[in-house]
Amino acid sequence: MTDDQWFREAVVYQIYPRSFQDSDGDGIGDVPGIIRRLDYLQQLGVDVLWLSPIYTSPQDDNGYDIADYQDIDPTFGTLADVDELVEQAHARGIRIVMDLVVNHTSDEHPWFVESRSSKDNPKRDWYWWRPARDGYTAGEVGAEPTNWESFFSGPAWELDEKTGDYYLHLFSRKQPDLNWENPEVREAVYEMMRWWLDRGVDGFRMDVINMISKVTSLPDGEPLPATPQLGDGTPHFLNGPRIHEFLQEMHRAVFEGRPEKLLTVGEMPGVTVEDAILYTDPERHEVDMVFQFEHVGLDIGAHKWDRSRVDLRDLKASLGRWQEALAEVGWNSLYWNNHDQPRAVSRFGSDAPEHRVASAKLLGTVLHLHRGTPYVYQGEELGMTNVPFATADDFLDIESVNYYRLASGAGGNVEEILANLRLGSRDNARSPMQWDDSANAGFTTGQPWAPANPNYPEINAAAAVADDDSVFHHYRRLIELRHTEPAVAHGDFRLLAPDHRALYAFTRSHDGTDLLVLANFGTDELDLTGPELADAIDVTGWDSSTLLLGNLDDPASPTAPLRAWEARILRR
Ligand code: ISL
Repeated sequence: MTDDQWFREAVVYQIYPRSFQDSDGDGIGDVPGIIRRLDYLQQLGVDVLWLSPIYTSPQDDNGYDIADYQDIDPTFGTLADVDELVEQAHARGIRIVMDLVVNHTSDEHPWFVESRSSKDNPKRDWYWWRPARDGYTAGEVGAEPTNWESFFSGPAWELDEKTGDYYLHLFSRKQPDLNWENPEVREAVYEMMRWWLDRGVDGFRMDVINMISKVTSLPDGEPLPATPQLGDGTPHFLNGPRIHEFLQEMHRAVFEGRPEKLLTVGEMPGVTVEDAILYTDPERHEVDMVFQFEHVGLDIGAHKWDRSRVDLRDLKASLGRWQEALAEVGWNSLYWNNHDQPRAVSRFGSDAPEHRVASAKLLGTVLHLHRGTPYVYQGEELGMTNVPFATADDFLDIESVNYYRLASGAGGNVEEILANLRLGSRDNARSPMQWDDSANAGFTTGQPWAPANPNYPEINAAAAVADDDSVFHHYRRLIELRHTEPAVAHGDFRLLAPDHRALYAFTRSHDGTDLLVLANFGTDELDLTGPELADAIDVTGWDSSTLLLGNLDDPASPTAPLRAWEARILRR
């Protein structure tokens, strides 16, 4: 492995600063709070921290709406705090990756303030301005320039009264899309990125970066089943015509010739494996890896709020296909969780008290033993669960709030809407990090911006660190394994028993070492040598293998039946 591929042996930990650790009692997490917890992160053993946005922002979308890319929002701290964080993290051998949100800015960013000020402002063309649809008067129903739906419900266009034109916002109306067709926009972004790298940060997680190139004629999308007055614009802005050109240009302008290999990961909703091969081929100089969404879309039905339990066979097929497709060229990122997803243990495991710890460890085992760079989202290493939301007022996230408002306003069944939100709301991931059993889970001494999950007296970091059998120590061991066992980072992947409904099994092979990973996604015991499985998986050669890591008391033998939610890593 060359030095510039260091990320293949690394584990990234995502911090959602607002919910991680408050240091000043204002109820919102901050950078000094992160610094205070660096020893904890070092103990866990992670190599990289990715921080969700902490820049100056009106916080319409919790910081994904940025008003100044080169300053820190006072609620999170100061630039000096970030310098201190970088220094202290580096002193512990931990790199810092910043969130880069450049598909859109805040509507309060000076660029947009200028752009909206008049039709002939020099920055007018920095955003997507269009007049009302032909034959319509601005403001009329249906007058939006295209029928695209915003990701946060409703039309993706907002009328600006001042000039009578509409501007495009794929997300909230306070997140106008930048026009990447304009070379001045691109250069301004690259300059800002260089400024951050010069400050010592180690890379970027690029928010919805595969949306920056749009089909410039902006065609209408196919009408959506649930809201036929709106259309699906995604074919016209996901992986658009100039996306590879833009990313290669960014590479040349920002990353080329830097003394250190930096980390780049592109968040890419709707990315296919074919696209991902192009994006992550090191020879093409675009990004190191992408966040794909296929495996977190399998339990989503007709619309994004329609969720059911995932079929394990689909999950294996999807992740297995990505493993295979990126085996020769490119690289995978691996994640169950982030700040936009419900908690993994509640979603793919079991948060019932008797199974929570085992299933959280099982999920970690399966993910970290795939080939790719694993991402741990804060609290995942504790087995934190979804939040028991009671009423509509408990939801704070703009996506959830907008959905509730529009769906209930359109006469939807309120109980059904609430049930959808409980399963799917991003707020599930955003409750405060559970540090200990003191008030507010040790997150703040003030009034927390979002309440702690009531299960914090039992599920918290202090208890987990003190208990050698905890989810925390299991994650610590998984991370250590990636650093010490080359087959984990580099081995070939082979999926076994693809059609089995409860067994997730695969091998990793590297330089004469074979690993076998076995995981029981359920409560029925699985007899690995019984008639049901004997054809699908032959474990006879593994009888005398070594158990590298398991999640329950040691089994009688490496190939003994798998108990409820049991996971094993065997080596021979
Ligand atoms: O969160 C989602 C579904 O619940 C996604 O549609 C999400 O909006 C999409 O993955 C893009 O996410 C990123 O960009 C958004 C921001 O709200 C998310 O937090 C961020 O991860 C806009 O910047």
